[in-house]
Amino acid sequence: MTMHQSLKQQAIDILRMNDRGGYTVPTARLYPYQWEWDSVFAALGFATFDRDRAWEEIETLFSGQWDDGMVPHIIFHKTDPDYFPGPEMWKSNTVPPSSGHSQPPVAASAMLTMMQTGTDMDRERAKALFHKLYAWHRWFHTYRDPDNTGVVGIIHPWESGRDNCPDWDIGMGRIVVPDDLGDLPRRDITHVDPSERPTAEQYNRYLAIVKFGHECQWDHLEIARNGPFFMVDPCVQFALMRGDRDLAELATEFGEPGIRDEAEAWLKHSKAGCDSFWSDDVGGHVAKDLRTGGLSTAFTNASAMALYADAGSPDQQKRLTAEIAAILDHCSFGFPSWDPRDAQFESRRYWRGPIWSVVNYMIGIGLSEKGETALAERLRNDTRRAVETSGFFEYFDPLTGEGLGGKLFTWTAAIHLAWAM
Ligand code: 9YW
Repeated sequence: MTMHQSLKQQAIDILRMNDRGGYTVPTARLYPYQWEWDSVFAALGFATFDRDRAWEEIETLFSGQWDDGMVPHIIFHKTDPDYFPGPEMWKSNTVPPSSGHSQPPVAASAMLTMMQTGTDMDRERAKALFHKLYAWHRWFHTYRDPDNTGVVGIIHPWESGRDNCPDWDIGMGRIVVPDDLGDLPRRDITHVDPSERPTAEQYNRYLAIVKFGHECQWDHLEIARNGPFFMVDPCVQFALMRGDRDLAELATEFGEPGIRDEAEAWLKHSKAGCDSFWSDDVGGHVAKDLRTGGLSTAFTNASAMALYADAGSPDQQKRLTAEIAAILDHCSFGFPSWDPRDAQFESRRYWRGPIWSVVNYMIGIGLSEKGETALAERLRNDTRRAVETSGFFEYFDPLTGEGLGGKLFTWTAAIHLAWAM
């Protein structure tokens, strides 16, 4: 068997192995539940060899959708003491139990891709989920942009999916940890090296936001207006913009002109909003604290997703593409989660430097659609090389390609099959 065949088979085996019956876990033990964006990427991976299972993944995800339209970031299908914070901390009172906020809304884009590459069956499955998908996007625009600014906020760093990125240090620094929070029985640091995970101080602040959320019964307008944390995340904003574009296309396909017009209007408004978190100093869009107006200070893999959303003016796009090229010159295994030229870069600590294949994938699509074919190909090859060097790890050191975090990881395997192979 060639290396190509063997990695392909391993990736398929990982998706099968992490299948818990209708949904996949990101990796055994460390993350024993269904995570939103992990599942959507898992579906793209399954779609390369089992279309029925691919749709089932997304259908199970929507089975956890809240009445108000939100798709939560974690669905706790079966309680598992291996993970903290579990349902008892979120107190969301949903069936199935779930966390209290969302994650980057990448499902519209995956569903469109699956439909475009599929058969009548794929079209039918996409159509059956279409109104749920629309309700989720409407939830984002309503509850994450209550003042209709064209920019959505996130209420927790976990909502970005880029948990401990230095982007959140500005907003996290203002969080007051309540005295009655107690000792947190963290489980993550019993599974992987604590030096690769968020610090104890960060964890207390994460849980302070969760406490605010359940104390107001997850009233999302209250949390957006008065919660401890509200920041713009370029990743969520760009995923939503791309998703709105793809939702509009699905609406056209399914004969829903009203929804198409609404999605196009959202997109136009969001495009205009992007100027408010552009940083000339950085040469890209950066995270922004919506309470203080403070901007983050470095280029990230979320900044590099601007092309995927077609965000920014032609001049801004030229500038940010130059930054992408310059940063790629410093890394041989894909695009890092924090600029390696910046003093805060940590090559092994989670979202403070390491490389994540799912974000590479979205950056790569954006680059290729903008005609930056050489950069896109390089990113794709680098993503594959990280896996060839170390295996299907959760994330990778951008300088050495060393695999870090969880092993036999679902989304790394899925992206390998769907894009990087
Ligand atoms: C945690 C599952 C999730 C991802 C996130 C990532 C991490 C969970 O793992 O968060 O407990 O820290 O940051 O993006 O969805 O893979």
